[in-house]
Amino acid sequence: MLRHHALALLLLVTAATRLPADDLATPGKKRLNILFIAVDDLRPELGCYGTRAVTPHLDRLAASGLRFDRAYCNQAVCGASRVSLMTGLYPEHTGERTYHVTGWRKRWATTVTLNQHFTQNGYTTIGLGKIYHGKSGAGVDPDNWTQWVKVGGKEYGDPDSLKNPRKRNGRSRGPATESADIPDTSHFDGNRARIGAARLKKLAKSGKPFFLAVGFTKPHLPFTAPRKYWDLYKRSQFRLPKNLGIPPGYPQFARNRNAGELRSYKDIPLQGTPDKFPVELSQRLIHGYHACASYTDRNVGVLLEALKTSGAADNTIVVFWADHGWKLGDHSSWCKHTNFECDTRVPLIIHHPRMPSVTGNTDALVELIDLYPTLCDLCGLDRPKHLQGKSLVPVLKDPSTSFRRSAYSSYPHGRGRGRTRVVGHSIRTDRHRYTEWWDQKTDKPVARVLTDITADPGETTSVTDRQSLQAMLSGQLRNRVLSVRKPRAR
Ligand SMILES: [Ca+2]
Repeated sequence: MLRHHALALLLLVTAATRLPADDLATPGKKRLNILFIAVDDLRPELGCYGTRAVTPHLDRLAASGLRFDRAYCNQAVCGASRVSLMTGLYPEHTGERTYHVTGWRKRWATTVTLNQHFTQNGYTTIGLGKIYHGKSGAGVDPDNWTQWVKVGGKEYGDPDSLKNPRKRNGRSRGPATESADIPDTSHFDGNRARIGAARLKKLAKSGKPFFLAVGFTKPHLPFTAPRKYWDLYKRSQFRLPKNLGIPPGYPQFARNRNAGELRSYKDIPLQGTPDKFPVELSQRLIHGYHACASYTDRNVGVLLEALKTSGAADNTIVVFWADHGWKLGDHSSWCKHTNFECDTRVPLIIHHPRMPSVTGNTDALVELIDLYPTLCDLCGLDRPKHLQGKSLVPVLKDPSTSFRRSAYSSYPHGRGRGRTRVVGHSIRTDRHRYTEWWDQKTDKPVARVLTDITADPGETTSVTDRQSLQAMLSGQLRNRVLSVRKPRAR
């Protein structure tokens, strides 16, 4: 008898927890489509986030949807972040941690990816550009889209850019920036916007539900954007940020001090730390980053305009996200590859045509890993059991809701000459960022730092006089790491 009651209760609870998904998918109405827009290396450097970037299309998207002000990636590098989002598994769980994660699909052959799940549920799924790291090959999960579309383009438009490239680590690179007077569609991203828009119109006409994923690679280096986007800014307006240096206690090995990725471009000095870069170079890089943000904004605009005229706008959810943040001179460095706030925080905007509550902004702490279960719920699809993220539906229903206690990111580093591996585990709570670097073999912390982001948003000072707070956060962090490592359900 007791077992029957327990079963009835379980069924009741299950039905209750399933209701929102069924409710949101609104049976009887046309199934919802997804326009999934990924951007590479973009920190929240957008007008709608209160910065000087000129990004009118994304500002309009944010005004028609919900802007997440405290969204975090799970690892601040391309490949690892994207495989994590698309598999719904943490990098600490899968060990897929490098920028290119070659071969991840073989190692996780039976894991159902986000695109695969939508394909298996009757969606037409089209992917193009940079969704996973890379443009083609097994790493883009080509067999699990209805169609993976290859799109061409040029990295550089000016023939001089390609002369005398810098050769390093088997790669040949031109300059870190270029402002050629060329059409938008000369570069990869302009082409991706054009082809993505054409695909979108075709998909809308088909009458079948679709999941269209378009990935743009700017503002990833090199900062090559058509000149008109550079002309939106005056170079003299750009200055190095004020948050130079690192918090006391922050280990040197976790700093990304040399900005190695940037050094592969031929116009970047090979000698000297980045804080010794000439002012003109720093200004040109910051200018280039903004020009690329504006170029990306225009490319997103091409997709959004196509959606507007496609006839599918009233039943298409738009999700805009970036794979991780970036340092624009912050902490006396450049690029990503750390646990700092500016490397882990990302822009995230969700537009929902049928949920009036999806508006304004939210302070909820969320992670990119949460997108997979969210999209399942919004489209009325079952969530695969292996997913480690949390559905954002409660935040979409009430943006003032408190959602996670902390957002978790991790980043591996070599330590010292012997290159002992350590992993930086970091949680962002309502007020603080707490990071421990653990020896990868023993799990023993080798360094830790607590920063108060509310009081010190640039994250250059550390809190050392709050032992009980540090102990509490240390326990919270350990629990999170151990929980993400747990074997997944099959
Ligand atoms: Ca990236």
